[in-house]
Amino acid sequence: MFEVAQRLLAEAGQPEVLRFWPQLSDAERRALVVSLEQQEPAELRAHCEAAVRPRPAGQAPLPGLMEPLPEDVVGGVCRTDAETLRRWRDRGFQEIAKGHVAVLLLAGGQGTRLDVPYPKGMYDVGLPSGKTLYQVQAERIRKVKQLAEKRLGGKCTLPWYIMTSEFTLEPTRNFFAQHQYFSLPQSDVVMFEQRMLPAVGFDGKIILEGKGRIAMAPDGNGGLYRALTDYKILKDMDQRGVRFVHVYCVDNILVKMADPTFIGFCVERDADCGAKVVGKAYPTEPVGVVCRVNGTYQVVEYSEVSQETVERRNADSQLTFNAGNICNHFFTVEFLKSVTEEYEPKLKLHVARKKIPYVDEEGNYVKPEKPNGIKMEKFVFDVFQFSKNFAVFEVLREDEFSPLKNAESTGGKDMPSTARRALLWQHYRWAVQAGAHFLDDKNNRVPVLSQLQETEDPPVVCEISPLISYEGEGLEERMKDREFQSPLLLMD
Ligand code: UD2
Repeated sequence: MFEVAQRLLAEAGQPEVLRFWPQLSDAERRALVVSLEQQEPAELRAHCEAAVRPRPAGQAPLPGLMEPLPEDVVGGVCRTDAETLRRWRDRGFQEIAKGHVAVLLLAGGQGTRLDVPYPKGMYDVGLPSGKTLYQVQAERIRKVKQLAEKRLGGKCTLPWYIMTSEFTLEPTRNFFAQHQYFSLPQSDVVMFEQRMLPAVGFDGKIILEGKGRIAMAPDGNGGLYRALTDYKILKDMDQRGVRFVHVYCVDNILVKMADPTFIGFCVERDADCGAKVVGKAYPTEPVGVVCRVNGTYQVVEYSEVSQETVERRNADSQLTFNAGNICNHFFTVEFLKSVTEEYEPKLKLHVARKKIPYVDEEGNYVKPEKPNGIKMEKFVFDVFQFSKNFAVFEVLREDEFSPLKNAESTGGKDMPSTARRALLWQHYRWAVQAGAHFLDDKNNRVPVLSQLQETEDPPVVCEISPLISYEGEGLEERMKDREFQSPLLLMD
């Protein structure tokens, strides 16, 4: 066992990883060798060298090379007439009904900012129904599929691919099993796992988080493309007849699963690749900006853009780089094939300096106070540069974007309470639009209000199950001219 580990590490230029070998139990030794065998020594060497290769200060592209999006690639809910929006939606529903569409969830992140010991999708933001993010998403899939079937007659499948990581696979799988896959056919929920990469110290040496354990982190949401190959997911898609994939991130409580309008828009434009955006809420909002760099479409991530660039404004005082990425992407399966077969090795590795717990030379566990090492990640949107026909779809923040990133204790933004409020405001708006009236505890009608501030709660509590309405449709028959007491929980 020792010889195997020694040989692998010598080839990778990392012999120090074995420095505590004599102190390890048999089980620890076996586990270490297994984790080493998953790495190609030459790749591991290249990875460690790349982590510490000197870079120009910051990673921001030169400001002069960044340009805002040209108008003709952008479509959107606010800039389009109702008839065209209906046409896109119809087209999307047709594609869903034909079984051409799949949704793919990126759920391999560690959710460090939220600071819970389980995957983010299992989080309950405190809705009256107590539903978790996974349940809300599952029910939206069931509903959009049902709407497609009703419109076009016959049954269809809408597979849900879920990319997990070593941290999230087991608990996610158990959670879905415990909840009977939220009544989705189990065969339509396909979980697969992204790879992990070792964290590297500033000296280019692999960091040990235990005497026999390498500090590993998922390879970023751009690890998707290798994972698609590792688990033959595109073949699975081919076999099911899937042609279009809606990729999204786990923490947006308002995410529209397989959004027919977005899909119809991208398909009509013959796009191979598309991104949903919202206008940024404030210049430093932690979302990437979709733009052009040196003539190609890209997202410049919030962590890599200069302050000066994010603050830049046009003559009309609008932010110059205002197209905020909300991690909702459209890909054709053909495009994904070209990425996995040709472009994946060209994807950039983004470097993040992090505080990585480690064992010191004496074997003591240390939690560092300042960054002590490097994690490298690929980003899902870095494939946009290879698109032959890229499309951007602008949507309304209040309808489509409220991410859960931070713990409530931070008292800041993008927390459980802001996500809960965003959903409850949306359902309140839907109810009012459908002609509902709400009564207070003295049976007086509660005046209708609009949300003015993010911290403000809606005047009444109204939650509508995704199984009843996907995007506010079909509520008149249940709500028009009727009076309801708050809290209202409209469940199927
Ligand atoms: C992401 C976007 C950012 C913006 C923002 C909106 C990327 C790289 N950045 O930033 O531009 O759209 O979301 O909310 O997409 N994940 C994995 N594996 C990993 C790491 C992350 O599956 O190794 C998943 C994670 O579970 C989540 C999604 O990718 O569903 C986004 O990850 P994040 O929350 O860390 O990304 P964030 O907020 O920095």
